[in-house]
Amino acid sequence: MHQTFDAALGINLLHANQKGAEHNRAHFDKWGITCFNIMSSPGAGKTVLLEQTLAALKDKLKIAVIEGDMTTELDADRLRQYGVPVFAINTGRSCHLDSKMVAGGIHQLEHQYNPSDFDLVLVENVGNLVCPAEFEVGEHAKIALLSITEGEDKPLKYPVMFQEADCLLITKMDLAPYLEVDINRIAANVRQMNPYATIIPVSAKTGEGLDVWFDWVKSQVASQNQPLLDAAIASR
Ligand SMILES: Nc1nc2c(ncn2[C@@H]2O[C@H](COP(=O)(O)OP(=O)(O)OP(=O)(O)O)[C@@H](O)[C@H]2O)c(=O)[nH]1
Ligand SMILES: [Zn+2]
Ligand SMILES: [Zn+2]
Repeated sequence: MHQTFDAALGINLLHANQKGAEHNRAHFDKWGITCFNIMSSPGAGKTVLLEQTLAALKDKLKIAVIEGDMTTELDADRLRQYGVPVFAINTGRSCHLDSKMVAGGIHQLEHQYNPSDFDLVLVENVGNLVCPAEFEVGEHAKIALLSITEGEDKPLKYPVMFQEADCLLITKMDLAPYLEVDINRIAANVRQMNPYATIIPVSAKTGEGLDVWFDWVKSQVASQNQPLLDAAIASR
């Protein structure tokens, strides 16, 4: 159930959320932090991907996680084992994170750490293929996951998430031999919605594609920090 259903109320709600997202992004930009909003339907593999990403990159980049879940801290506890700050946000009855909730995580980061030390904030959104895509949280890139068990038609049936994504991970590739699923069809359906997104097939189980994902993450962080580097060089 959703408040955005009422058109007038919905416009106000999205407008207020947008302002909050810009505020959050201004914080991230000031601190030189890149922020990703990671979205998918429930169980597509967001937390496993975050576990692998933390394992591979936590010594190269300083990373914090903002973990959205409706009621539990199960995912947050899994990620805390990697020794990075994890700020758990319970959304209660809401099926997505909004910019105000993420601001709560940002303020914890600000009060407990020196935020300028951080390079990357990973936001795991609530598992839902529809609503998270409507609510910006102040991210620099939207990452969508689609597992191959969900069906080739999902980009066509739930277009907004796929239109908005900067990077689309097709997950659980290790299961392809057991399913009657055409990976090329999935990719073509994504392309129909979004000609520009980077598409990376991955398997957290076999490791397929993960290096391509890690390289993409590192390149995003590097390009986000380019203006700061340029300013530092120019001021010398
Ligand atoms: N075979 C296979 N299973 C996977 C892969 N990635 C994740 N899984 C399994 O899929 C299930 C859900 O993974 P999670 O990472 O918890 O999914 P999630 O998107 O974080 O789920 P929610 O937070 O509940 O939305 C778990 O049982 C994982 O082990 C993969 O690449 N291959
Ligand atoms: Zn999760
Ligand atoms: Zn909803």
